[in-house]
Amino acid sequence: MREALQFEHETVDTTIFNISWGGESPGYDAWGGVAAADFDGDGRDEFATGGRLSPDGGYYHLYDRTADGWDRYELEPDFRPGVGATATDVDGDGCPEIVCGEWGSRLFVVDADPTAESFGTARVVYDGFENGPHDLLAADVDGDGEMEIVARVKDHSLVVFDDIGSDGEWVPTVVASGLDGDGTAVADISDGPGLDIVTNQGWFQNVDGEGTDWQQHPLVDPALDWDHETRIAVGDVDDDGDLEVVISESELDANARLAVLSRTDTGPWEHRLLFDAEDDRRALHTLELADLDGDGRLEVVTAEMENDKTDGESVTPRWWCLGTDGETWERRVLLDENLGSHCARVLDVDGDGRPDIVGKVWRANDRNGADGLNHVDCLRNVTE
Ligand SMILES: [Ca+2]
Ligand SMILES: [Ca+2]
Ligand SMILES: [Ca+2]
Ligand SMILES: [Ca+2]
Repeated sequence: MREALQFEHETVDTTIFNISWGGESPGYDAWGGVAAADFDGDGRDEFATGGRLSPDGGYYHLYDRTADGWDRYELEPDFRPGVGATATDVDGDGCPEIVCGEWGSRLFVVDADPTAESFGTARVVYDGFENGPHDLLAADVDGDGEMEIVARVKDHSLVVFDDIGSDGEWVPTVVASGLDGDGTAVADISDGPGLDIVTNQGWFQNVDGEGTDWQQHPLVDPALDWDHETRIAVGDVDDDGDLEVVISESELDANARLAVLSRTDTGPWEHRLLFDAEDDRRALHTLELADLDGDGRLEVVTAEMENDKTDGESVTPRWWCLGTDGETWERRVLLDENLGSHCARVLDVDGDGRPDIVGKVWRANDRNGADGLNHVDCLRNVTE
């Protein structure tokens, strides 16, 4: 990791956000629905997040950084966005839409281009989840040039939706059911055609490449007793030419770990703990891989939550960057201002080619670096 790596913290939004803890008091609660993409096609990425508006209704905000600062666009959905969301061009108009679930059974496609008349309109594409999907990813799983949507409901099913460009209701192919916890990524792990799916309960090989036949393989060593709620990312983080799986414990109130898993010939993958239990990290619900410093090697981005996982007094949340020279791993604190994050994403908010990071709270601590308010934050990459 280069010494020159440098970020500037920008407060994206705190203005209207009173706290609502668990929906008992009015306000913006349970921020989820994160999707990042260049929704309006101007060369800069926007950041979308939404959740429950307590006591009733939902909200969705789209944040766009301009030369004058941050603009907030408010969509007014008639549903309550849940945790899972992703961005992809569903209708083939050249602009990405948001695909997101709700606190309930349905999946939506939301038009998210703020310059379009259809901005904010949403249609139901599926109605059959046990509960809102926690993980949603867009990827060309079968290699036919069209995107599929991978959806996972916490403690329940993992499914793939094909033919998402069709007008009718989407039809799921079940990859696995009764899968404990969460944490899902898509990557080419096997040597065959198509993409595979990586979860905390093993990786699923896309056997025929068509996304119809899935074989589960071991991943996390059972001896680690890894918590079932995780974040997962896949990339060649040590630059050895092979993909590694990076996994964090995303909901633990204390002693959350983060590990790099390297493939073995058989059985669970080898692990290297970058945060062990003694490090006492809290709820690492952000996990992204990106070359932040421009040296051609991926770094690991993670962050701790508020949500009483930290209390903002004896333990304050921090954002972290982890990088290696191929042998030793270095940790760097990116933000230490008592501002936690949940599902922060790497994106390019200013279009300068340097990856930036935007995140928001799930629920705010009573004591935080924003006077106890909810907050959305950007770390803008100013590395020379
Ligand atoms: Ca844009
Ligand atoms: Ca496809
Ligand atoms: Ca790098
Ligand atoms: Ca940038």
